[in-house]
Amino acid sequence: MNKDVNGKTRGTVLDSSPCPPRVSLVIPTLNEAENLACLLPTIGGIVDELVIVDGRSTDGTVEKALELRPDAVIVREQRAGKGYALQAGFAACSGDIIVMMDADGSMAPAEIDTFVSALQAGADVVKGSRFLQGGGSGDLTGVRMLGNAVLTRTVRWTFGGRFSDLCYGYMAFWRDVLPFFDEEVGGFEIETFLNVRALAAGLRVVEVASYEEHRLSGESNLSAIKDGYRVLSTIVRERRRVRRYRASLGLHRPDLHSGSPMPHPVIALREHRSHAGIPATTLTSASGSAVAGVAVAAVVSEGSALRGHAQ
Ligand SMILES: Nc1nc2c(ncn2[C@@H]2O[C@H](COP(=O)(O)OP(=O)(O)OP(=O)(O)O)[C@@H](O)[C@H]2O)c(=O)[nH]1
Ligand SMILES: [Mg+2]
Repeated sequence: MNKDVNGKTRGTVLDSSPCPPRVSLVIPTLNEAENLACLLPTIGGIVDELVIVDGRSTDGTVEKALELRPDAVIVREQRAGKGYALQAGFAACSGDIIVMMDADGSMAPAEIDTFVSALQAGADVVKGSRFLQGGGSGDLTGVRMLGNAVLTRTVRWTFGGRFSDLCYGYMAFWRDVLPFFDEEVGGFEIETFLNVRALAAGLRVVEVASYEEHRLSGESNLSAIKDGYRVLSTIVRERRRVRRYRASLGLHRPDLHSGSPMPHPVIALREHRSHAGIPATTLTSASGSAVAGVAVAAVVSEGSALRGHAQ
């Protein structure tokens, strides 16, 4: 059983589970001390491990984090960039489930339950969406909204899937899918990279509704044009990678829906999740109605690659 924000145990779809999955939360920080003071106290008991990856902040971010959460694992970023920071954080996690969230107070820790429920219901990767019913944003400018819409459609067009929101950093996945993300990615294109890799690998990807607030304080590190270009470059590069693989199989239609997802050394992916009682075939409906315990969710990709191994 999981714990709620008050630390009390509560029933979930996995009541009979003898050993619930451990949840690690990764937060990248670059001068976010003021925001951490508001954010960290609201993180509930569902999180077993907190990993802060700091980008050489000069405002006492690390000190503030340790003051509020002496149990936090602090990772010092080796290369500048949100992507590098997150990947260093993923490597430091020991939980079965990894959740990633920004430090600026724009994402509500209370939503972690929804992400974890969708993973427990059978998803491999869960993505927050500001455009599903129940989601929204108090932060998106017109330019960012337009850029995100174009990039999201580009991914739908080139990779398939049904993403409604590509460039949003609230995500969660089972730690055992990490080998699919085995390339270093530097900046704000990290979410796109994770999303398209998951699609190309044939993982089960689900979106859940999420509400994004305006950052509480401090400066944005995102540049819509520069980072938009990096996102587009990532889509093109990953698409070429899939094409090369399909060409090597003699498949000339570069259509991801016709089978043969990208291969990977991870074979019996879900077998070692069995301790958590994960039902392998729960996610069956494109409307998301079969995603137990989740209020609003949509299946982005059914995940063809590993179904055989999950039975
Ligand atoms: N460690 C590390 N963290 C970073 C770096 N760049 C950004 N971050 C963190 O990544 C998260 C997202 O960055 P933001 O600047 O909030 O980007 P955004 O959410 O697109 O922009 P806002 O609309 O201003 O919130 C925040 O927690 C940042 O502190 C970096 O180079 N290193
Ligand atoms: Mg932000």
